Amino acid sequence: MTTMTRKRDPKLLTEAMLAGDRVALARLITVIENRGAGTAATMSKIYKKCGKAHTIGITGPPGAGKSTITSSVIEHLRERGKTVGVVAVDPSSPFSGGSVLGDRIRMQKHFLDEGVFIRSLSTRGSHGGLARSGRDVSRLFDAFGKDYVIIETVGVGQTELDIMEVADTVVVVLVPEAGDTVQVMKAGLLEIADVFVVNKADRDGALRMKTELEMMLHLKTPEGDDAWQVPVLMTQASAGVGTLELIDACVAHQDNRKRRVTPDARMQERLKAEVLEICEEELMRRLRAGRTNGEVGALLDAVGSGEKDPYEAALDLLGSPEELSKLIAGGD
Ligand SMILES: Nc1nc2c(ncn2[C@@H]2O[C@H](COP(=O)(O)OP(=O)(O)OP(=O)(O)O)[C@@H](O)[C@H]2O)c(=O)[nH]1
Ligand SMILES: [Mg+2]
Repeated sequence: MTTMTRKRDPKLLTEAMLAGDRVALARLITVIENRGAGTAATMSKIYKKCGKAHTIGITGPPGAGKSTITSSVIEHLRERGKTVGVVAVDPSSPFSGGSVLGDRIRMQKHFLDEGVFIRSLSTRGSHGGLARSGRDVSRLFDAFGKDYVIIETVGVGQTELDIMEVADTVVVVLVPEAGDTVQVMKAGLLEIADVFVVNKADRDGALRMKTELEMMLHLKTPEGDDAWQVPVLMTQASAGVGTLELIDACVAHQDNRKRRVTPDARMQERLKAEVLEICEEELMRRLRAGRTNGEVGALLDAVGSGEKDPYEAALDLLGSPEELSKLIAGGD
């Protein structure tokens, strides 16, 4: 094995990373982002070491102050001696092309801190699996031993909601000028929020927005004694105001989650759905990898030359279990 391949070998990287090697962690994140052969096998090893970190998802409209809040939260957590991993997901570069750069500047002061690891993921680097990459990277941080993992996403679409499924606590950040709370409901944010934050409390309308949100939340009556009542907090993140209370609310939510005697049905369903998702990704990767050889290659060629139509070829492929199982077994 050459030095170069050793540097990229997921097995060696995983061992080194689990032993506390930051460089190995950084390389492994890249491997996971590329979603090549060995991704699922690597994540399976990582998953066994997960479950200690408190994963907090921070989402909300562009420019709401998510990164500013994250930066302030990191500061407070570091004061408490906690270590932090941050995954900043930038799903749609055309809309928020500058945010990764902005985040870098905003979080610069944390880059030299050994107790903090910040990584940005973008659509460009993740080969279409942004939601999967985001979740997997947050698990890498957990396995690495970070006390807290923060996932920042712009809450504009399904990808972001998907990433949030891995979070223990979901914080939805809004700003007074977002105005219409109906937007919150439309974007599905009311359903996923464990904690609401009205940031930019120094601006007009913050208190009104808080009251509106509280009224909306009262319509959702919690079921049972130990049910979690979603709080609405106000912050002025740029001045570091209210972020300590935000951490306390997240910790209270996590305690509440852990106290509940009944197993979390929603989490069970998510895990089951995740199995199918992983299969889907692995199957497609293996099929694509096998497109140049054997029966798959011949079938694709037959479509190319007009001998078969695409439907017929797909049905032929799925209808020949032996070839198919040979093909997908040779994935790693
Ligand atoms: N007035 C005011 N401005 C704030 C506050 N918090 C953040 N900002 C400013 O709002 C702007 C956007 O903040 P970011 O933290 O980059 O927001 P973001 O939600 O991470 O933005 P994207 O990642 O691009 O979606 C910055 O110029 C911040 O300085 C606040 O409490 N009050
Ligand atoms: Mg940001």
